[in-house]
Amino acid sequence: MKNFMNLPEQLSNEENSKVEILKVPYEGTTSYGKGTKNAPCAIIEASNELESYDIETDSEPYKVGIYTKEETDLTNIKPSQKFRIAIGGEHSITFNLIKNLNQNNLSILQIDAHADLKNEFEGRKDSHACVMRRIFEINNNITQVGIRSLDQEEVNFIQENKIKTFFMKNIREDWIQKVLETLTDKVYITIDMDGFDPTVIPAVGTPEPNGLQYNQVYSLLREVFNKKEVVGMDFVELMPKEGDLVSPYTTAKLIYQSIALKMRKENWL
Ligand SMILES: [Mn+2]
Repeated sequence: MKNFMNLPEQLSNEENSKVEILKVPYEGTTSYGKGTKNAPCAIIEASNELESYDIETDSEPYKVGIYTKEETDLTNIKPSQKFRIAIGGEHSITFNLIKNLNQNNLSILQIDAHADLKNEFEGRKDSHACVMRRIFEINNNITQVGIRSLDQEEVNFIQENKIKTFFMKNIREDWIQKVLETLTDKVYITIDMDGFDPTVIPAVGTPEPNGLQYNQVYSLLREVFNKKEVVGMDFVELMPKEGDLVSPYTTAKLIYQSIALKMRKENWL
């Protein structure tokens, strides 16, 4: 199995690495486009093309060690001692990634086009379209960013439960500061790749126009990593398409830039 950035053994073994890339190629409930199970391999493949120097942090993040592993059994994913970045797979994996974490003082930051707050979808409660509703049942400290597609039931749920939802129309001046104010000290970040504008990430199953630009997401991440303790992340719902190199490469780049931000925050190098 190829590892992230195709790093040599001493920079990618389990023992010495500070970062873990967890491939979770789960696809059980996708409703529109299909193929998200192929995303982990496509992102790893694209990561081989990354340059090793990170401009923003003036560092070479791969030196902290990046261990790559695969998880196919969703039932009992144990927390990692490393900084874990999971790559899906469909969005429903996020519930399994979060449920065994310590929920104390933890908030969930979701970047997504969709609210994913439906109680049930196509007869299933474990659907990708219900994942934030399931998470809400174990941790109601949810902040959503980039939302631009949902139904009336979800709107009602957001209002009744005071979920901190930043619709695309709320992304204006000072929005990053406002997002930060909703977060607790510890933050788990889940990024549904359809939160981006389809011109940035065309390869998703349910593309929605008028999404986030790369630099908007990066700027938000930079502030969250600087001001909070990010305990883990996932990148989900990429659906690789033949001939599109942009989507997996952009995802790999954002993963690497996230590793750089974590490294700078923790003074790992
Ligand atoms: Mn989603």
